Amino acid sequence: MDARLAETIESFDDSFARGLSEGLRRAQKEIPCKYFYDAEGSALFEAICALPEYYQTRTEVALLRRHAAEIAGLIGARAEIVEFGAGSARKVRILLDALESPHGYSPIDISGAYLRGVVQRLAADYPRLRLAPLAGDFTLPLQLPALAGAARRAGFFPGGTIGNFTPDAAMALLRRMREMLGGGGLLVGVDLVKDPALLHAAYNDAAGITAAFNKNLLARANRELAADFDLDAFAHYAPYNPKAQRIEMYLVSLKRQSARLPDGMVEFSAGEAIHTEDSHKYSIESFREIAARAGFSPRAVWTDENRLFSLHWLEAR
Ligand code: AVJ
Repeated sequence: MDARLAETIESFDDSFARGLSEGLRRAQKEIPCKYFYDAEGSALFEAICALPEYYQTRTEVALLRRHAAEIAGLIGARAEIVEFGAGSARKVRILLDALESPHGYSPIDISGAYLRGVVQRLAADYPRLRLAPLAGDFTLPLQLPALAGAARRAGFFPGGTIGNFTPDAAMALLRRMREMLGGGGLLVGVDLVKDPALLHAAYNDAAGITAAFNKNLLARANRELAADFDLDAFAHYAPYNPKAQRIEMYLVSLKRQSARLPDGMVEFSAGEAIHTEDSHKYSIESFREIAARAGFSPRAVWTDENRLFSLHWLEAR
């Protein structure tokens, strides 16, 4: 990996200490869900994706495979793919394999350490692809590294991550992505409303991986910030809220306790919850409306026979 690229990856400070102590000092305690994804959390998320209860990943991967040729035709030749929240970058390989002479790939991910390994493997497998990784928070204004010579830029935002934002914030984020991309299109994966029992199971898996993923926020604070959270004294709680059409994730304190943070103690009463994530679900129509409000023309949409998950191709107006 060249030096400049390594620097882009390493200079990023994700401000976990600040985010954590700010969030835990609010009346409703919270830890922003972007902090799930340190190297450990990214690996736990990969394990979630393979769970029998977590239908999202395998459904989306099947949709990508089934429609890869059509999607590649819509994106066009010599495109630069910009992925928001690249994670393991496994799904983009399906696109890259179907695209005509893909020009470049610009993965953005909040975990620089994780991104580094992912990019090294991609470079080995796609020697002709120009790679421009960026370690950063894609919700903040980012300057995309310039990749000269691409015919067109296409954004890729799979996994249903858009669900982490309220509908208004999702609209604002889509708008910003449209501006970042400077035209072109966006391929986005969106989880759909469905039987709440299926949703509940997907976030409350029998093996307890989602619980470990949730508790990794506290484990990470212990590792990185010398905090002293007692992981056994917090419960993973992830109910579906049908009125807001979202899964809500919490860590609930099982007793009155306190924990040490770099800038002082935090107190928890018995039963007090830390809000750690919302995962909004949409109907195909309600998502297309949000995309239209963000300045996209919603074009093709693909879904599976059980209507579990959807893939949307949006073109910038
Ligand atoms: C990565 C945000 C799509 O909301 O399903 C998985 C994260 N949280 N299990 C989701 C997650 C708990 C995931 N997203």
